[in-house]
Amino acid sequence: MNYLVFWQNSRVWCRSTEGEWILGTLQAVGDASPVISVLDGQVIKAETSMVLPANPDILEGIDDLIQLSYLNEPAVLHNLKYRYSQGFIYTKAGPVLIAINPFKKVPIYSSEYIDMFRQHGSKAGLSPHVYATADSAYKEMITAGLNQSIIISGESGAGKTETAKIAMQYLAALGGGGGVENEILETNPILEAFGNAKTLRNNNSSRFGKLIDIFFDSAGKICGAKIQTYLLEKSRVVHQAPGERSYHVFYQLCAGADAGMRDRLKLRHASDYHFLNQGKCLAIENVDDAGQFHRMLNAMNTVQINQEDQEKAFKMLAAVLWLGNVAFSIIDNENHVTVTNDEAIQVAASLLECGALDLIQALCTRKIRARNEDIVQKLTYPQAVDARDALAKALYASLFDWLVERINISMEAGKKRTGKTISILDIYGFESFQSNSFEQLCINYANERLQQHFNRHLFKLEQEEYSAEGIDWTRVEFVDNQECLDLIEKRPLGLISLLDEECTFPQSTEISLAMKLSKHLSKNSHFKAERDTGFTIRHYAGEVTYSTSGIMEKNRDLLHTDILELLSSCKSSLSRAFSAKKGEGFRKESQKQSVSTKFKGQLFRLLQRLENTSPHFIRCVKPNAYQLPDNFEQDLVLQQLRCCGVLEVVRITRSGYPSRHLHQHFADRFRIMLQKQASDTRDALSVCISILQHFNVSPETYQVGLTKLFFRSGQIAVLEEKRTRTLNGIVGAQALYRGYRA
Ligand code: AOV
Ligand code: MG
Repeated sequence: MNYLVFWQNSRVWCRSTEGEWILGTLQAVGDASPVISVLDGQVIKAETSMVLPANPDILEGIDDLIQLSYLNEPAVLHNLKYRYSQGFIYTKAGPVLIAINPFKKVPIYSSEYIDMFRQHGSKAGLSPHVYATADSAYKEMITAGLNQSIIISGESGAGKTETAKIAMQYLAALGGGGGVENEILETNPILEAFGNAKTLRNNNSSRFGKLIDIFFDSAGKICGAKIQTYLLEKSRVVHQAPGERSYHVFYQLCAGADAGMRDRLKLRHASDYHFLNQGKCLAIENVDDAGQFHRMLNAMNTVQINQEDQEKAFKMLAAVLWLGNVAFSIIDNENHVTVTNDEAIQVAASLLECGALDLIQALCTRKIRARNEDIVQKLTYPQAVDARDALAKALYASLFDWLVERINISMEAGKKRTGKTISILDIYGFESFQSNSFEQLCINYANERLQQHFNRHLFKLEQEEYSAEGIDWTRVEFVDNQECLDLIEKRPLGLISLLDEECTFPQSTEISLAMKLSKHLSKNSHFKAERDTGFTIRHYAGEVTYSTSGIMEKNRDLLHTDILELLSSCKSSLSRAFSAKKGEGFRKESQKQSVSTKFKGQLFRLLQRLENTSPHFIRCVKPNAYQLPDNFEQDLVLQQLRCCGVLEVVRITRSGYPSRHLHQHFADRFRIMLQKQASDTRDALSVCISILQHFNVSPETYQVGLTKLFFRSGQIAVLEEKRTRTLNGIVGAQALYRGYRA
């Protein structure tokens, strides 16, 4: 705030008692509280801390937030809201593209639009657009020969997946022709069927993270692609919250399979399956599951997944559904169980191609090795349900991995990689719920890592621009989030290491874990132990309180030997393949990596990849929580701008010299304020210097670069105001003169 200047009649933002920012005009600055008149004529007195300067009129609805003189929150919000109301859902924040979900069809994605951006690129005064972002990635890849990445983030329902598809469509149009581009586009309906589900936040919510590398040959044509996925939410297969669904593909299969397949897979209606009916939500408004099933089958054909493999996949889905219908009843007073639903066991076993008795045994008993002898222990009711659910989750997760592998084989088959890649990352955004568990911890950790990448990259860009302009950038401060990352991933005393260690102790409990974390991490300012079994992490995007309950099981993610043995006994080639994979490292259980450690490794490799690319950032924003069009809720948007780091960009930029003006432009705009002889003859830079001197602009607040002037935040608004006054003075004088003549 050092460089802010208020003057009478200046436009200001004033925070109402309800917390809304209102635009007003400053009437007077009293001793303590400024007096402000608000648009509808109301006059209010406000605390100084509740008043912020507003931007001059000419900056209304500007394309790039960085051009705003004042980058305060209400100014940024107002600009976005104004643009959104005019149908401009995209805005730049320096190098970052902000995309606000329209929740309705917007007519800006046609082939005409693609052609327009292809011809003119992003430079020719076209509004910001995903096409423009994809276009600069493509052009930079071709001209600079660098691998590119498009990194999309934002909270659930903000539009990441749609944005990723729009970018893919543009790239397919630019680099298409060989036919592979259709395969690449058609991976979307398949992965969405198997990896997306209806949640309370998004009817088509991705429950996995995805990086797709699109390969281009030296002529700039697409020649293949490779998909990497991250941490699928397995728990959804066996349980859904009210109003939510399991993965789309289950409902699609139940609704769309033809009579032959229904018969082979013994399919029933979705409502007949325990794994599908718990959320009491079987259909999604405006979605035709049967139609989507056929759409997906077409996509599978395009991606060259043959009939045989398709059938295998659907058989596995049906097996999961029938497993869910396996019920247990208690047979003795020690809570031991037997299976009650014979049909479910029989059908599940036949689909898995294993013996029904073997399946029953794997679900109801456990072999324990004691003194070189196998002892068969009966499972209790909760243990048996867990065993059934663990099997179903493992089958589904393995099926998902298999499918991704299968798709990758098709997209890469026999294709030479000679050129460069553009990678598109569509990953889950920062999450903070009432109750947060292991999934949120992993998701937020991933976001913390990406945020660091984002900060470092943008800061580097700033430095490069300053260096190129020959100005001193040592005066730009920058705060990293390394400390929070250390808290999570440092060895041996970071959160993940401590969690892993606790997971190896058979006696550990939620409480012992919480105590251990508290003992070792409380020194870190980003950590706070909570009562009982909770802890809070101060993330870059806000504080999140996690519960240790269930974290250890999810982190261990063990599949019992009996289940693995069952899978390896199956005749179905898929189950056997799964058991072989799962079995790796299982024999040496102590060496099996925990889920969090594996995820850490994946993230590390992801970041390594991204660091070797030239990144393009897209931040998606959800304007309201109801998936409604034309509804812009300021607080919700503001909270996301903070979370997804847009205000960080603004902050980083503001700590430097955010307003940049070419010497010539600056001279042209402000020379009117100089005496005629001072402005006439000299070159642009001299005119600039004269203007700066004439208006006593403090040397602290600007730097002169080789081609541009760099200003601290707010300086240009001061000059604009002076310019307006000068112009008014001239106009006023002319009016007076006319009046005199008349
Ligand atoms: P997400 O990927 O960010 O959520 P989606 O991309 O699935 O969000 O978007 C949610 C919904 O918003 C879509 O199904 C569309 O109805 C609508 N939408 C998004 N972008 C556009 C657009 N450009 N034009 C029209 N409608 C749009 V999640 O996967 O839940 O984090 O895990
Ligand atoms: Mg998504």
